[in-house]
Amino acid sequence: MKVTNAEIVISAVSQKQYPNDQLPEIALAGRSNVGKSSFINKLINRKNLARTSSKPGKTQTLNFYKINEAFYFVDVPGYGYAKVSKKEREKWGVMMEEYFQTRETLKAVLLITDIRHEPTRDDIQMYDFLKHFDLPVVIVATKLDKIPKGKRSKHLKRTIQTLQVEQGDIVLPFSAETGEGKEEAWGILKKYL
Ligand SMILES: Nc1nc2c(ncn2[C@@H]2O[C@H](COP(=O)(O)OP(=O)(O)O)[C@@H](O)[C@H]2O)c(=O)[nH]1
Ligand SMILES: [Mg+2]
Repeated sequence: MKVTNAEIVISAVSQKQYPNDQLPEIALAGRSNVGKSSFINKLINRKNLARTSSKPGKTQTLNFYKINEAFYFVDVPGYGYAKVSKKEREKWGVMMEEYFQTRETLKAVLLITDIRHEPTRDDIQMYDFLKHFDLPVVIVATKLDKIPKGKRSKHLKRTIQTLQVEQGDIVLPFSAETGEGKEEAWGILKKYL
């Protein structure tokens, strides 16, 4: 996909702020700091349109990025950051339900995990939550560049086993650093858009 135009349209905290131009949407879910924003930036060849940071737990909004006037990437606030108050966590939960339960233009969700580590309980919960809403889920195991080639398949297998990935769901190894998996990612996304 040749991306000629990419812009942030809105950082939304509630449904009434979501764009209503009916374009299809791909959402990205995952732990804080796992690499959601980096994934978007890599796919659209921008260094920093989707804000990346080394400070986890900052993005508490749904960020809608319009790509080529054709679809949206939605960067969903991350989870699993310890220093978040109970109140904030509840607010996050309400936001997630509101979005994933009702968003009709949502075509697929990319669940971003860190290929270096076994998926966390939060990752498992998120996968189950998305499946519960019957949403198509693609698992993107990112930070592939951090794992030597000989160990990659072992790490992938562990991701699949721990999440108990359902038959037919794709698990894509990816690196925002090297661009590995980028063309495959576009190939998968095109099927949903
Ligand atoms: N080595 C490596 N670092 C990455 C990769 N993806 C993200 N990062 C780094 O991980 C940190 C968090 O990334 P970010 O995209 O902001 O995560 P987000 O909180 O999920 O949006 C940043 O320092 C990124 O540079 C990757 O594929 N490889
Ligand atoms: Mg981010």
